[in-house]
Order: sequence, then structure tokens, then C-alpha cells
Amino acid sequence: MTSIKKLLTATTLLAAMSAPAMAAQWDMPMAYASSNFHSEMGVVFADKVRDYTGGEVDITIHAGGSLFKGGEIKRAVQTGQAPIGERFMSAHANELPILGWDNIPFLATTYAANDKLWATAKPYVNKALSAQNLVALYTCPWPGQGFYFKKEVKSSADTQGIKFRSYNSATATFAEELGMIPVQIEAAELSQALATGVAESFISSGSTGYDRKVWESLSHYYKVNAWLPRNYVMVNKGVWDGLDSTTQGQVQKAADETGAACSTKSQALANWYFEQLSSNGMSVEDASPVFLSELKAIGVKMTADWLANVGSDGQAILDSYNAQ
Ligand code: PCA
Repeated sequence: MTSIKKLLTATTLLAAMSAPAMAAQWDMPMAYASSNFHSEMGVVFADKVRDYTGGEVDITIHAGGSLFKGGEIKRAVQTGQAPIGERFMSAHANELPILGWDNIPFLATTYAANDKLWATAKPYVNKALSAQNLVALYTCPWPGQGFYFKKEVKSSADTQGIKFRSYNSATATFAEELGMIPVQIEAAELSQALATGVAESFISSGSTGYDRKVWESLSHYYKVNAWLPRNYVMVNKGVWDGLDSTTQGQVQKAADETGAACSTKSQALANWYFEQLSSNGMSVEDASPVFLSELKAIGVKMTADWLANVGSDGQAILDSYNAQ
């Protein structure tokens, strides 16, 4: 080595030793609109993480599927293309059926019951995620799920042949049982799908109907409260394991606080969304008793399908939940 090179190497080493540890810069893709409460809480989470870690972990939120589309986020985090990300948990139930724990119709239809079900399912879910190189930091429920249509619907006699936007395999099954034709579409593409007639119905909360201004294409919302599905914020396991335990504790504290605040916000907004749908001209009503009883019968079948797909862990979750 020439002496000048030796000098440069020594200087670089010295600089590296005396510089403070580099802050981790994490880009965090999120799937839903930046104005949606899940995305707003993502920003709160990033702020808390920056605060609690003294800037050691610096998260930048990319909402609305702008960095990775909703359907790509989990794979991006698993493979380390993104260190952290957020996605709708049951969208992955086709590959990991346990992640459909929150789509079991009419099982846990209040926020308190949903919390209880999550506490029961969490160890099983975390085990499955860990095997996929993921660590869940927090989850947050959407408000209860009901049906959007562009006409009055009193029973399954009115739903035959309707093109239905599904968001996972469970909702596709629900649609098929109602004689509808499911097509899976991301929330980010929903307004366009409705405007072009690719879909003319879907199941969701008032939240997504509001975000996507679906009154421009649809006219009726039926409250069903079939389930309260969750989004989750996941981090790449290698990235997580690379943090020292103090930093992990600080990030987890931010996550725990954000998850709780997000759930409170979801609950606080649930009826407000319905008011927005109505003030934009939609009819917002409870589903008719006949339709509801048909949905409940389909729910029994879907629960059996879920149990058959998940196996003994699914039964253990239901037994333990029902025993509480
Ligand atoms: N909105 C999301 C998932 C559940 C919800 O309420 C959606 O429709 O994609």
C-alpha cells in the first residue's frame, strides 16, 4: 500500500469510529389512501419511533400503494426490498390460512370481541409470520364490514350475477355463495373499477366507501357487521433482529401505543363514515332480516372452510375464544 493510501484508510477508519451510529432509514409502504386513518396512524407511528429512538430509526411513510402496490407489500418486506410495511392481514389467507382469523363471519363483531379474538389468535399468527421472515409490530381493525350495491337488495334473489369486488379469498367465497361473480381489486383501484363497471358491488367498511367516493357509482350500503378485519404493520425479521434490544423495545412501545390509538380511532370514525355516505346521497340501512339470515348461513359454511384449511390451530383458537 502506498503511504497516501495508508493515510486515507486510517482517516476513513477514524471517521467511522468517531461518527455516531448511522440512523436506520426505513421506507414504509402502506396500501391505503394517505387520508385514511390507518395511514394517518402510520405517520403517528413513524413520529413516535423517531422520538423514542432519538432518531436512530427514521421511518418514511409511503401511503396509497405508491412505493409497492398493496398486493406486493408483504413480499417486499419478506425479501428485504422494504424493511417495514403495512397490509391487510387476511389478504394473505390464501397462502397462510391462519391469517384469515379475522374474517370468520359473525364471530367477533365488536371492537372488544375483536380484541379478544386477536389476543387468542396472535401467538399462532406470529408463529406463521416468523416462518415467513416477518415480525408483526401492531395491528389495527377496520370498522365492521357491510355490502355496497347499486340497487336495493333484499335477499340473495337480488344478488345473482352481480360483479363483485373481493379483497381476499373469504370475500370471494361470500360472493359466490350469493350468486355473484368475484374479481379481486385493490382498494386503491376501486373507484375506477366501479366507474368502468368492472365491479358493481363489494363488501367493506364505511371507511373505504368514503375514501373511494363510491357514491359516484353506487347507491346502497347495507350494514351487516360481518367481521372487523385488521391491517398489520410488519417488519423484516432480519432487520428486526439487527436492532439492539433497547431499540427494539422503543420501537415496540411506539407500535403498542399506535395500535391502541388506531383501534380507538377506527371505532370513533365508524358511524361518521356512514353519515358521510348518506350525506353524499347513499341509502345506508341495516341488511334485511332475510338477507342477514342468508349471510349467517353462508358464514357457517365459511367458518367450516376456514377450520378445514387451517387445521388444529384454527380449532384451538375458536375453542379458546369461545371458552372466554
Ligand atoms: N377496507 C379495506 C379492507 C377492509 C375495509 O374496510 C378494503 O375494502 O380494501
